[in-house]
Amino acid sequence: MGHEDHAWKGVGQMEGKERSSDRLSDMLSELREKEVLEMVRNALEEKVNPLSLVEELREGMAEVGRRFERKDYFRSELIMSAEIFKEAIVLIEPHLAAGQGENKGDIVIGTVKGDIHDIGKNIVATLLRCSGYRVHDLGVDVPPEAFVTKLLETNARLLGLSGLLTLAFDSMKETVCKVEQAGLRDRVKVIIGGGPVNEKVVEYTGADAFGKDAAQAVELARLYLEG
Ligand code: B12
Repeated sequence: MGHEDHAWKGVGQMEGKERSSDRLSDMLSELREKEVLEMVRNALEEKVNPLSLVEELREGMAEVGRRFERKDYFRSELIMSAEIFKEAIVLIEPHLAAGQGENKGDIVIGTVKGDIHDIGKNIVATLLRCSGYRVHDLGVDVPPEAFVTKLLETNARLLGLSGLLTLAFDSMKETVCKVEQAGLRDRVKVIIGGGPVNEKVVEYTGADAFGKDAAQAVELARLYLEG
């Protein structure tokens, strides 16, 4: 892609101005919308790796979550942060390498039942598409049966489940169970992801693997669909 991977030193700094922080993640967690967008624009112009920008923005969202937990922020701040994140992603998306029109494999993806967080899932879907996979995104709050129906319809061999709420773990487990009951488990690999997902959750849900970010989702797709 020709992007530089070296550490990125505060592109967009404004000399002489009093600012609490020049870090993109801090700007987002402090809901400084205009500055976030300005910095993203500048960074993209300077050919900063777009994925490193996504990663910084994700850090900012994690801080928003911590503030929400401490009751420094409320639901309105969560919504605001999500809006800023989405605006930034609109700027970043065109800079992610486009797929060559080939289809390296079908993937069904969605946020599981009871959970409506979709920012991370959307990034994963976008990056998978950019990497040449045909992604069938079922959206949010997706019941287990809908995943099974789509797997049967598309013959996809990879299922991606996203969830950020603790209760999503049970929905993931239920979904894996339904895939098994439909007789598909032998040919369908299940990968999971979302804030709190880790190896323990993989065990609990009966999935095959988890990915901590969109780049790992692509690695897993490569492993399971091409490897
Ligand atoms: C923004 C946000 C919201 C927005 C969501 C907007 C949207 N369209 O998604 C709104 C305001 C709607 C919201 C609502 C709620 N939220 Co909320 N929210 C967040 C917040 C601040 C950021 C989430 C986010 O977008 N992160 C940025 C993305 C890029 O990161 P990500 O999702 O982790 O995705 C990356 C990876 O995880 C991975 N990945 C993601 N999916 C997948 C899938 C696969 C297959 C793979 C391989 C990888 C992968 O790749 C992604 C890209 O790098 C988090 C805090 C946090 N720590 O995450 C709380 C948080 C998730 N929310 C929380 C809560 C409690 C709620 C509410 C219940 C609040 C309320 N009282 O109404 C509701 C729940 C609604 C519901 N039923 O789902 C809690 C969950 C606590 C828990 N343990 O269950 C958190 C952790 C905040 C907190 N610390 O308390 N929320």
